[in-house]
Amino acid sequence: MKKIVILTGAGISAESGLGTFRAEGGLWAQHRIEDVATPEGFARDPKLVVDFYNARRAQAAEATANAGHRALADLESKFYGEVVVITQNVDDLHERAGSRKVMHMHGSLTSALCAACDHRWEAPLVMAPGDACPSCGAPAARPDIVWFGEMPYEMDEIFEHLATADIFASIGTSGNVYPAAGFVAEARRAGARTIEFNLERSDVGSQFDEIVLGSASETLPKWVDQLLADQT
Ligand code: BV8
Repeated sequence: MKKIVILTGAGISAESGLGTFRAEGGLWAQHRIEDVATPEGFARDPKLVVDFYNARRAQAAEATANAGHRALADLESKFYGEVVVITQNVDDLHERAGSRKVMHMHGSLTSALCAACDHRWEAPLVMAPGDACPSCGAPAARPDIVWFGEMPYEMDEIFEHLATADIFASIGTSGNVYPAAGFVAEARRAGARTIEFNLERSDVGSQFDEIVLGSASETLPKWVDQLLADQT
C-alpha cells in the first residue's frame, strides 16, 4: 500500500489571497519576526501579537480554498493508499477543501491555547490579551500558534510518517525554517521519492529528486490526475 506524505507552506495559500512570509510586501515585511512570532514578542507587546493574528484569522476566514488545496483533498479521497498532509500553515484551507488527515505542525488560527493550563478551544474571531481560559479561568489565553523557539506540534507522529513514506512532496515552502525544512532529508533516508512544487527552487531544492515549477493551483491538479491514473 503506497503512502504519500505532503508538506505544505504559505505558497499553497498564496492564490487564495493569503500573504506569504518572504515575498516582498509579505507578512514579515510588515512586521519583524521577533515582534510578532516569538514568545518574547508576545510577552513584550501582547496586543500587537494578538492583533497580528486577529488580522490573519479574519483574512483566512474570508479566503476560499484554491485548486491546489482541492487537488490534495481529491488525492486523499481517491488514492488507494494513505495520504497525509503536514502543513506549516495556520489557515484551515486544507480542511475547507475537504482534506481530513491534516497535521498543523505550527498551530492553527482557529484554535486558542491557555498558557496556564494547556487547555485548547475554538478561538473567537477576535482575541484580546488576558482573555480568560474557559477551563481554568486564568487570564492566559493566547493564539494556538507555534512561535520561533517553540516546539512544533505532533513531531513524533510526523517523523513516523516520514520514515514510512513512498512519496514525499513539498509544496509552496521556501525551505528555510526548521525542523520542517529538514523533512526532505528524513524522507530520502527512508527511500522515498521526493518532489518539490514551487515557483522557484527553494533553499533545500537540491535535495529533491524532482522539482515542478509553477503555481500550485496548476501543477497540483496535473500531478494528482497522473497519480490517480497510474494507480488504475
Ligand atoms: C524549533 C507560525 C526548537 C507562525 C511559523 C539557525 C539555524 C537553523 C534553525 C534555527 C536557527 N535559529 C533558530 C532556529 C530554529 C527556528 C528556525 O528555523 N529559524 C529560521 C528562521 C532559521 N525554528 C524554530 O524556532 C522552530 N522551533 O526549532 O524549536 C525547540 C527544541 C526544543 C524545545 C523547544 C524548541 C519553530 C518554527 C515555527 C515558527 N512559526 N509559523 C505564523 O504563521 O505566524 S514559521 C512560518 O515561516 C511558516 O509556518 C513556515 O514554517 C515558515 C516559512 O514560511 P513558508 O511557508 O515557507 O512561506 P515563505 O513565504 O517563506 O515561502 C513561500 C514559498 O511559496 C516560496 O518558496 C514561494 O516561491 C512559494 N510560492 C509562492 N506562491 C506560490 C508558491 N509556490 C507554488 N505556488 C504558488 N502560487
